[in-house]
Formats: sequence, structure tokens, C-alpha cells
Amino acid sequence: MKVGDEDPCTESISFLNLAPGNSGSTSWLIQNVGSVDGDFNISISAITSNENTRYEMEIDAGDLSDVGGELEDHLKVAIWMDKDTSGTWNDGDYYLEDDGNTVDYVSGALPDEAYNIMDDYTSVSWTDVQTNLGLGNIGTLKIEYELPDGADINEVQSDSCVFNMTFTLEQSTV
Ligand SMILES: [Ca+2]
Ligand SMILES: [Ca+2]
Ligand SMILES: [Ca+2]
Ligand SMILES: [Ca+2]
Repeated sequence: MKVGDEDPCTESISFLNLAPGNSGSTSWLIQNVGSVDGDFNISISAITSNENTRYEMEIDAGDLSDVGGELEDHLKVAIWMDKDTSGTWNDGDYYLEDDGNTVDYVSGALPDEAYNIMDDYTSVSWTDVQTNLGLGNIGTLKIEYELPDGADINEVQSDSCVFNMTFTLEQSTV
């Protein structure tokens, strides 16, 4: 099992220096490089939240505490598997719902429902999302994010958050 150039397979994802209206994406190629077939699991651990500086603008927007930032309460994130590594959302692809389920491609563009508030992914696991995987590509995992625009979003100025995503491949039971 290999994620990007990393082995073992925990990836740390940081969001920082985002302004209202910003969006972006990141992705990793995930591969089974072992000799045994496996079932693929994904989990997200606790999210680390940082206030950094609490600016006047943040206080004006309703940020009343120095303890922890608010970025993860506003940031909208979609996590999906580009199974055929085509670079596009198409047949066979799926996204990770924040309740531990996955939702398969049906038609059209990646749906709005694929986006959840970052905080709602805290401590969620997705089990057996792909099974009996042999040697080769599992897919490209894509994370797309978007910080909405709006007056109350100013409370996230200079805030940052980090979450760890862990990928495991369990030997398939025959
Ligand atoms: Ca705060
Ligand atoms: Ca695809
Ligand atoms: Ca803040
Ligand atoms: Ca701040």
C-alpha cells in the first residue's frame, strides 16, 4: 500500500491562510504495491484547530474565544475517489459521506451533497470502500475545498486546521 510517495499511509492535510471565497484541491494517487489482495479502509482522526492571532475583524464577526479557530466550522470539503484516475468525476467514482458511507457516481457533476463542513468528518471511518484489490492503482483520492463568502466568515481570519487521513489495506478474507 502506498499513498503518493508516503509509506506508511497517514497523510496530514493542512488548511491555512484561506480567505472567504477561496477554493482549491489536493489529491494523491493510492496504490496497492503489495503481493496480497486487500480491502481498503479510510479514516479521519480528530481535527486540530488553531486560532493563531485573533484579529479585530474576527472579534467583530463574532469570534469570542482564543481557544481554537473556527475554520473547520465553515470550510466545505468534498472527499472523493477518482477510481479510474481519469481526473474527472465519472462512472465508478464515489465520494465519502460524513456518516461513514460512500455515494457512487450516478450522473452529472460532483453533487453539492458531496461537500460537508470539515468538522463533520471528525473521527469518521469508511470501511471496505473497495474490496479484493490486487496489485495496482486503487485510485486518486481528491479533496476539494471551498470557504464560503459572507460577513460571519471573517471569524476565520488567520485560523488554520489540520486533519490526518489514514489509509489501510486489510488482507481480504478468502
Ligand atoms: Ca476563536
Ligand atoms: Ca474518474
Ligand atoms: Ca478565529
Ligand atoms: Ca485567527
